[in-house]
Amino acid sequence: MSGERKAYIGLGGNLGDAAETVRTARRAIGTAPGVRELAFSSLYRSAPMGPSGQPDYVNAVMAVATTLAPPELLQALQRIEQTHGRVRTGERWGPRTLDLDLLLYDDLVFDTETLTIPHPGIAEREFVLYPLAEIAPDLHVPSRGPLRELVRNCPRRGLTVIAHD
Ligand code: PH2
Ligand code: MG
Ligand code: MG
Repeated sequence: MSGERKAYIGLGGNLGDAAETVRTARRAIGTAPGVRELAFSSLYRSAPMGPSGQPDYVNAVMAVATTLAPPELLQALQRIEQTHGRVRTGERWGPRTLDLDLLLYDDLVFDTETLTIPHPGIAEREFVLYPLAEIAPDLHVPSRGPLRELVRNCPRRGLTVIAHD
């Protein structure tokens, strides 16, 4: 299809069967209108960033080709979060069944009230950088630099692969 752009999506969750939730979210994203899967990382277990006393997270990163504009893609992701029981409590970095973050959209740098691309935390989060490097090792992250360097400067903090899907 013409007019396709490449985007990267971060998947995460730490309530219920998070690995299963991430897997069903993968299918929902890959079958959403105007979106198709290009690559999917391993599933990772990661220590919670933010409030302690919450369960470990399961994280993964997915590459997609899409005809949707960034706000439309974000909306599609938010709908999928909702159908997977996501309740927004307002607690920053609190536990969640499913979190879908639009990490990158081509080489776009974009900043509005509701959407910032690249995702603001991308360069500091091991649970984003390592899975991303698995599926896109040569990536250049707009306004941040080569992914390889970002990974080199980011401790793993106990991040482990739990499944090769
Ligand atoms: N997401 C958060 C807050 N903390 N910690 C880990 N390990 N993985 C996440 O995906 C995560 C988090 C907010 O989105
Ligand atoms: Mg997030
Ligand atoms: Mg989010």
